[in-house]
Amino acid sequence: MKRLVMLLLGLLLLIPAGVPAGAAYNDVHEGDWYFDDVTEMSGLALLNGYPDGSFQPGREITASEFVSIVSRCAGLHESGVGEVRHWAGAVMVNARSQGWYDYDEILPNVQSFDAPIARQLAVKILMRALLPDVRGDYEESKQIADFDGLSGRYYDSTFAAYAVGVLRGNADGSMKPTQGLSRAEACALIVRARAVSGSGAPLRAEEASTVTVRGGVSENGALQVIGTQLCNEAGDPILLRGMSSHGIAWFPQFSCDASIAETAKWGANVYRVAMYTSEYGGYLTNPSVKNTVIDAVNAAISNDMYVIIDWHILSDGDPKTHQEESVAFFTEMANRYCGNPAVLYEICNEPNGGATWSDSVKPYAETVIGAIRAVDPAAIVLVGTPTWSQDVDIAARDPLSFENVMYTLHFYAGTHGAPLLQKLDAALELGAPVFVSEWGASQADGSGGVYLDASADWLNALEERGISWVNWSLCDKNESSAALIPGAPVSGWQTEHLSASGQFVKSRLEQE
Ligand code: IDC
Repeated sequence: MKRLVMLLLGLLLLIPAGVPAGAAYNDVHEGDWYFDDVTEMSGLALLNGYPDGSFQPGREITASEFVSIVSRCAGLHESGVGEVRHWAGAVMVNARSQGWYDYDEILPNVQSFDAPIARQLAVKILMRALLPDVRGDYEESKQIADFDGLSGRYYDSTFAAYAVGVLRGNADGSMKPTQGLSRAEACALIVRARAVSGSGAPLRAEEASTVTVRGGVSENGALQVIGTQLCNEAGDPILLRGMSSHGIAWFPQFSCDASIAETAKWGANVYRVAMYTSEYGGYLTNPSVKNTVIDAVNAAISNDMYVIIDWHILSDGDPKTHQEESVAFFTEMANRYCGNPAVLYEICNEPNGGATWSDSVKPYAETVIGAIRAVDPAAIVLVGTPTWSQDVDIAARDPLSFENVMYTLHFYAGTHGAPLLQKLDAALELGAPVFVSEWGASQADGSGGVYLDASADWLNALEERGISWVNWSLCDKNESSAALIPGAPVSGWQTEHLSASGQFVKSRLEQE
């Protein structure tokens, strides 16, 4: 954890004095035409690079990224609730209500927010936000080689931008009004607009985005996946760490408010509610367990924690077997929790048996995620992988096409070692986001050991990679993976109430 924090802080914030910020990016070099602009913008914390140390100057900037940066420059307050569940939802609403753009220019949905912004619209937003009083003249059109392509509604802002030199056109004099804008070009435009407006005053450091490795929903807001990294609403990397319930049908007492609150005191910012499906007492034969799930989810939310609703397939190895029931369940949950940033959906705990990625899990995931997205367009969805959620590398080779999806990897420290870690790294290298939604300090059957050295190695490896984890399980069953010893109370735990695994996990959660 420490190393991750230092690495990210180093990348994003603590650039040593004398080293231009741009030099901190592995793909921005002195001599690049955009070096100064990127350096200035990132030095003022007006925009950031990516967790892997890159800036990706050539990548097209999206509408929401552009509007967010301009909002920051304009000092527009980012509070309020967006009409779209998106990391920039509130910013987008604020910007539109300022008149920076019109409803039909960026429709209020995730697709439009994440689509590249057209240059003519970017210029309009920039000019309205930073230089609203500047006027240009029709004369300016003479210097725009492809003026024919410019839509009439952008004449005013475009002429104004040319008049004061914010827009200079390409070497051939073209503006390419309907094309996208690279991140480097966006930097250049904004730097010029700031210079013209005389608003060179840097933002206060505390307004800059920070790296968050813990903290609850009120601090972090709606989660999003950027590259392979789970991030908070502001786009900063976040680690979720916490406990999983045991089967909610069997040990509901440890999913009460007091138990969950106690894990929050340890430092947990997530709780996983495991609802077995096929096992005795599971949802398929005992649908009223859904009410226990809802109680547990609400308890986690009231503790300012993220919460995972886990469709805990196990003996029903192929998730397709009960796809219909799953779709109905998640549709209901999504309707219940739509827009609540705390809730994550885990749609199949551990596919196993003959369930392959391409024939079973992927098509199942497409259907279930489709159902969730129809209600809630942006919630994080965790997708189990074949072989008891070990084959993240196989999923990574044939990924799902939805945003905000992560693949789960499960390990039990007494059973799984280096080969599984290699699969994890292979998945990350292929660009697949991974979430360890279950791990145990025991062997894979939930007992034996415990294996605390191996557990520590695993957790170190995860935290270095920025990967979130959830420990199995918060209950007092007589098995070594249980965090509590048999007969433990539901809260007020002293050391003697905690198993060796429970003590270990608590100490890890207490670490920053
Ligand atoms: C185990 C429980 C155990 C229970 C068994 C069957 O610890 O008490 O009898 O399930 O219901 C998993 C599963 C998880 C397992 C756990 C330990 O996701 O349900 O719990 N495990 O065996 N995958 C790997 C290990």
